Amino acid sequence: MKVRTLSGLISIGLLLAVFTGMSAAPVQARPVEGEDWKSPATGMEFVWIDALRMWVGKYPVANNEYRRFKPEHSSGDFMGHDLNGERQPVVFVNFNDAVEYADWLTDRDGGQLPGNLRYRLPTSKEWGKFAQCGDGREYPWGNEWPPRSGSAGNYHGAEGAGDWDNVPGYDDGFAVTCIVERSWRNPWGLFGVGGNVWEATTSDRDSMLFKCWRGGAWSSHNQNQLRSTFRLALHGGRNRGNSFGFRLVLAPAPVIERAPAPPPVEPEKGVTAEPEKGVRQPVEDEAYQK
Ligand SMILES: [Ca+2]
Repeated sequence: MKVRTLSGLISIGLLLAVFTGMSAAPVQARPVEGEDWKSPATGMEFVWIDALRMWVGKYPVANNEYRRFKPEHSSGDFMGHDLNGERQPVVFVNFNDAVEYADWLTDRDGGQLPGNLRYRLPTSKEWGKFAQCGDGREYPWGNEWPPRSGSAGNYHGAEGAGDWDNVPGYDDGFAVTCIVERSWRNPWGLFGVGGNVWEATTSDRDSMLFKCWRGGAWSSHNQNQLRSTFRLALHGGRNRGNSFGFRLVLAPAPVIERAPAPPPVEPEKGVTAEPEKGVRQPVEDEAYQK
């Protein structure tokens, strides 16, 4: 049938989309630089952050995503408030739990990760960069203190469960953790970077060493702890608590290149190979840096 009007053409296009199962957004088989990414195994969303040349989790890892790895995990509750909802951020995980999860997800999605891409925790330095969004902001929401209700993350405001102090004049409506989609979105499109849960970070890109927790949580009220630069180095990352979770990034694994060791030098006749007293000998790592 020949359709002459634009609306008719659109209608037929919609019908074709319905009958053929077409989707407005193409299914992405592999991560492409400059485009956002969704983990095939979990549906977890990642935002391309050009300043870091890598993808950063749009949200902290949620309970339903963590339970794909450990089905028995419970994030519990606090004073009768549920922490265990499907889309609330996972808590009661420590640094090692987070590293194991990143490795598990890398294995699960591995067939669709080109090159040496892998999931890992952000370094503390990377975390600071996507918290400050390129403008050196003092707090994740900006530079004003205290934050205005509704213009910052999920912290311990007047609504907070627990009888400790509040962020002055603040009320975000969430007594404990909120679902990750409701925690505040920063200018780079990342949710909950400040507040909701403390996020585990590493000291370097190999993800093997704990550095600190970043960002504050639903239970946080202290002005200093809410700063973009604050680092909480609590018990070496071994503790699990109702305010501690994590976020993943997707980035190339570091390539460690080392120069070949120089050939041994034969000492001249009559010259001892022992180092001269008082002369500092270079250590091995210094040789590799040259
Ligand atoms: Ca709150």
